[in-house]
Amino acid sequence: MPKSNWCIDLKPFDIVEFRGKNILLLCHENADLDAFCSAAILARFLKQKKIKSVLAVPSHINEQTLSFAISEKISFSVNPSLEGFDVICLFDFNDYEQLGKLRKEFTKKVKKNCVKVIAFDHHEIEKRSIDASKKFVNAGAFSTTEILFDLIGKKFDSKMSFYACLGMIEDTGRFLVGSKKFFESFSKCLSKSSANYTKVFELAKHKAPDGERIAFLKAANRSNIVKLKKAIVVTSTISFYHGAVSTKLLDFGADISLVCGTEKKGLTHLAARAETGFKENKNFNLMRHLFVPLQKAIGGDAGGHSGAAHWKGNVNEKKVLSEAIKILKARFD
Ligand SMILES: [Mn+2]
Repeated sequence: MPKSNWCIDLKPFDIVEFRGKNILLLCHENADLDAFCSAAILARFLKQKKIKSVLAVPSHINEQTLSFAISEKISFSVNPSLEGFDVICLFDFNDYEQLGKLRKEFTKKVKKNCVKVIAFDHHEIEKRSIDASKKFVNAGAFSTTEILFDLIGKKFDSKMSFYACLGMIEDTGRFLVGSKKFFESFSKCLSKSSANYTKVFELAKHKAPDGERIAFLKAANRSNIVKLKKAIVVTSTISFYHGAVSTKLLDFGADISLVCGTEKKGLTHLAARAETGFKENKNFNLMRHLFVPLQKAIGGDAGGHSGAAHWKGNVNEKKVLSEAIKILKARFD
């Protein structure tokens, strides 16, 4: 079964909207390969049409993406002033939080109605999502670069094809998920790419830093198994790397992993992952069936996909985990 596609909103892509405008191509905070490559693809496409644009990240770019940007000589600005931009394109996110330091200025500009916001994204739209004036959004796509390929793939040169491959391989966890259409698109991009598969694969390899690997080991050591009739759930606690840890915990055999941790400011995070085969067989969507009811029960903010989601709020870890387990029990026990 394909990923849910209940918020497909692919309007026709029209270059006219970009002509004569000052354009900012903005990735999410802590930009990853998918966000950055998507922005780089659009920047190249606009350049082909002799339209200038500025590629930017709010304040951080992840290490892997930074080394990619350097090797490809793609310049970008960090924490740019939004002053003077008529069009802001957002890549790979729809959450105000992910604007980082730019959130305040962005919100102000949108309120004043002095900027056009265009979203390119494959995350499910929530009520609190940024409401872009134009959305190229498909929650059924596996990466934002795949959406760019669907929109302007015919115009892709070898570099753009290479960048698209990187986003696709990165966001599928190196092909843990996919669809016939997805692999066709990947294959087309790889054929046209300036790089071979080994290079694409190596670039998308995430080499975990020591801190992250220690977090994996600690979380594994602290994990609890909750065996329900129709699901094996694993829970654990760790202060950092909740998302990465919960992905890792699935490798040990859980159907669903829940990883909780508290930040300095007392804000509790919960990251969860659901194994792909499991969620499709059981018709289970982490957002809809766990995080939405969880948010209803204990408040806080939630966001994510059917197989990966995140919640945060001011509720203690024990309570968060017990509420989450209660919801899962009602469905799987
Ligand atoms: Mn993505």
